[in-house]
Amino acid sequence: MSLPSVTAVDVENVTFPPTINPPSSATAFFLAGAGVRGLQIQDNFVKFTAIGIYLQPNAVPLLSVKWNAKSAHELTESVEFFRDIVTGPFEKFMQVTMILPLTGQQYSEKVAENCVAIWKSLGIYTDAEAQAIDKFVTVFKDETFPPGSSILFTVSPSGSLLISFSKDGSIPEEASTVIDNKLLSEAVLESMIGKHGVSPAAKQSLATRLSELFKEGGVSESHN
Ligand code: HCC
Repeated sequence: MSLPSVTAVDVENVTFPPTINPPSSATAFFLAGAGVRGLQIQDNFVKFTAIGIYLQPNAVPLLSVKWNAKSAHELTESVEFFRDIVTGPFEKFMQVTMILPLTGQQYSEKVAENCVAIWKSLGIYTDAEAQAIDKFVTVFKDETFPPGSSILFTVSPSGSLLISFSKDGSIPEEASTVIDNKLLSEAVLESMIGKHGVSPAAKQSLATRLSELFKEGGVSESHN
């Protein structure tokens, strides 16, 4: 599967390159979308992190079958489209880069809270997920993330979540931790781009860029 030709995205001075080789992965992924994650604090929208979402190239033809007739706006509004990205049979890679400093504890507790809320709303919160969340929070316990540092996640279709950390823009060769829990691996991405995702900007970026890629796929087919 050839790598889609896409542009880089800048989010608050964080540049997400068009392609990336995720830790522990042999192949390159393309930048499907990126956006800021902020919080409304009184009258201010405070930007905490920049989130880049990369997909394995086969995501484009797989998603295109169902979604290529939809406009970017329709995709942005579609819970099911983002659900298909989260659960699709291709690898996903997320880079979360700090704009403001956060401790590992601050970050992991927010993510854990969102994951548990997703599971409870779906009625699928079991002991295995509670254990996976404990492990997740433990992995972050002694970490600190100054501006410019990143948290890296790889979600594999087999159901594991790979976690690594980067102090600068570089991507480590190997992931530092693996948590084998399919629902957790999906919920981390779902918490970013799902129904109540923390980054509406990333959702809009994904919808816009993927709808363009679906169109390009349609054009080249008609030339065959
Ligand atoms: C999530 C939840 C949170 C973030 C994410 C995915 C995130 C957290 C930012 O990427 C944050 C901001 C202020 C805090 C703690 C965390 O980026 O006090 O599911």
